Amino acid sequence: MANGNFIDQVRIYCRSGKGGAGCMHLHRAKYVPKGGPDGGDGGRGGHIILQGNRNLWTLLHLKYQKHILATDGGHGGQSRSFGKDGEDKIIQVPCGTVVYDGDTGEWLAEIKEDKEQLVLLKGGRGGLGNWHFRSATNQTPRYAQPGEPAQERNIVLQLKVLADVGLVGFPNAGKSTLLSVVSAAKPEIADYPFTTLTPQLGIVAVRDNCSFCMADIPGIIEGASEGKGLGLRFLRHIERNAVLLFMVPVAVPDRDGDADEQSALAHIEKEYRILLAELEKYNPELLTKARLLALTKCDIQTLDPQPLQEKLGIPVFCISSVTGMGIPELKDALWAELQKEQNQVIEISHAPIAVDARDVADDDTDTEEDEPGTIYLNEVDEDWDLSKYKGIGWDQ
Ligand SMILES: Nc1nc2c(ncn2[C@@H]2O[C@H](COP(=O)(O)OP(=O)(O)OP(=O)(O)O)[C@@H](O)[C@H]2O)c(=O)[nH]1
Ligand SMILES: [Mg+2]
Repeated sequence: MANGNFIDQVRIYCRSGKGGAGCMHLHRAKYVPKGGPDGGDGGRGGHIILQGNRNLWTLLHLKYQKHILATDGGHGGQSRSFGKDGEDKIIQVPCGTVVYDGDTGEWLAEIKEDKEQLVLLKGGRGGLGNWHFRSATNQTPRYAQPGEPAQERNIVLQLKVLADVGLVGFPNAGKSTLLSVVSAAKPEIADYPFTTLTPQLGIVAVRDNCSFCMADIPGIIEGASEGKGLGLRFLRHIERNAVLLFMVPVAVPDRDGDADEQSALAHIEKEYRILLAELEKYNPELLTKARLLALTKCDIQTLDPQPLQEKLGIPVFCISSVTGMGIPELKDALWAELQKEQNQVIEISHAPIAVDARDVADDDTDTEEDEPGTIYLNEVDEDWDLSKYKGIGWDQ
């Protein structure tokens, strides 16, 4: 997928539909001079609903959709006719989409499953027609209930891809090469830093018809938490991965070829600790995930992983994506790690996001006028007084 097509954050103004007003009508017909109240109820306004869709991988389809408005409920009519319900607006989003309030940055909800639905904004309920207000002491109620107002909100949708294993490493560590070897994904590979600019996913087949999803994210460098390189914004795509695979090249290009093993080990450990520190600055909860370390490019230089394994306390593998060395063992180890019960739960708390003040300013939230009608009590705003309808209908 071209880089420009990977959209993982959009901002949208949403408004549900307002409820239709109840109708105030008194029945009149030939030879029925005082037919009594027969005003019908207003219809419900449309909801704004988010729905998970496993066929979507990005928020690209919402990039140019700045406003999503559900339609209003129809007004009630005479002869106790109901108003039509407003049409719901269903926003399809990829699984793993998190919803934040667009003005405060507060976390609201998240969609994880295919077809999972979330009513983001409820449509207003329709008002009751005057037929409901008839009583022995008030046989001609000359009022009806207004419809409930619409709800509106700016939202930010953020995609946090749902993968099982996330690859973490400096640029040029060989992350994309590994993904291209173990899955059918075709990420861009080159010997310059920051080849990968957007997250890439691949499905890795393991023995016995099993598979897991692997996410390759752009490289991280020291100081990424202060915005260096591509920053840490892509780390949200590994927030929900069950296992993190750290990747550090065993052969460092600018080091002498015959450097002793001790300095190589020290260098690998240093790189690993820098990556760990950057992850911690982004979200300390990332460090609670299971970690494995892969020493890449072992076709150039070999190393005994045992001392490193003891020192770091995590499994270490020597691999080469070029010769295929160590790859089956790595896949098996990742699979075994994914099967562990403590790694099945990938819940993580979502910190509020920072909201750009410029985005907040340019939203035009115009509200359209209702059809002027004599028998509707529909325009109700701040001075919306429900006290006279107490005990009847939806104000209870
Ligand atoms: N010899 C050797 N070279 C490798 C191996 N894996 C990757 N490379 C080379 O290392 C360079 C960088 O590989 P990439 O897979 O693009 O690295 P990356 O980690 O995805 O880099 P960014 O996308 O920039 O973060 C490429 O020139 C690869 O050919 C390996 O196992 N052995
Ligand atoms: Mg890459």
